[in-house]
Amino acid sequence: MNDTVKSIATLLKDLDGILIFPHINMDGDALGSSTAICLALRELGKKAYVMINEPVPKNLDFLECSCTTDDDKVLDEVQLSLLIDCNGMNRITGREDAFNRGKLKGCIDHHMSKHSDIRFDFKRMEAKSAATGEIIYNLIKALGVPLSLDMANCIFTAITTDTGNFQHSNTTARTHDIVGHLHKIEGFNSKTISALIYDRKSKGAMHLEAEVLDKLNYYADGKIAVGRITQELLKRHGCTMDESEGIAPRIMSVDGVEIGVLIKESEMNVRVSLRAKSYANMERVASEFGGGGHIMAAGCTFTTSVDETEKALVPKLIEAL
Ligand SMILES: [Mn+2]
Repeated sequence: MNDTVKSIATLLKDLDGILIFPHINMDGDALGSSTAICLALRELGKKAYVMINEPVPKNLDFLECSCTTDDDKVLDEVQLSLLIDCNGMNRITGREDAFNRGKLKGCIDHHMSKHSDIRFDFKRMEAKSAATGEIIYNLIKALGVPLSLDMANCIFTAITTDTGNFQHSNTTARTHDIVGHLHKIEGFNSKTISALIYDRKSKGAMHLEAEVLDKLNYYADGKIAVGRITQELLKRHGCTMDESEGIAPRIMSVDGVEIGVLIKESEMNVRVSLRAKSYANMERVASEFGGGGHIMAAGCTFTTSVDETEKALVPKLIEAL
């Protein structure tokens, strides 16, 4: 089942009382897409909110646009719960009850995942969209709502962050077409938004990045580079994990690196992000450890220590070369 943007727009026009759910560890696409569609629905006179239960990352604070709330009683009646940039209950941990209040359930996403533990009344999954923000852009157009400056800023953020600032292989002609349209919105300035997203790092985050890059472990003649972020390191530099956002692309920019790995130790487990520069299949490696993702970018979770995780991963990464 994959509904058309047009049919979803028709359905949305008849609904009121809409809760929108970005995934946990929200990123620019999840929050930007959620806020953009929230603003468009409000423009149509509807009551809509973006439901979150964690702090908005500092560099994304301009995306809130008075849409976010952590009050699951904010609406008396919820006609629709809309999941954005993900498709399973495990991506909205702590907000399950709020989500289940929706009489209808919908999903708009661009991740490759065949199965979901949610029965959606409608769903739009576009694996070829660089960002969920691309789908949301088309949905707002289909709703007939003129794009406001806030909506344009949200969609630009969704797209620039999910494409690695237009450097990832998911970037298409459509991606640039949409951004071209954003530039025509009165007051829109991509430089201003880029500076808000990318140029507000704390000094601690800069020191964290420097130390992770300084201590990269190289394997296979430098084709594999592994970075590690431990709780101790975060504490020492006074950082939170979401401040490590820019480190993975830095690892990939080392000459000769085909596979870049970032091992992140949280309080509960160890999360690994895997990236390939041109040919290695990261989706296959991640799935061997129960994870998933795309060919060029994938992830998996371990319950072992950072050292043990690296030790288990490296042979599989060498095989993938
Ligand atoms: Mn996304």
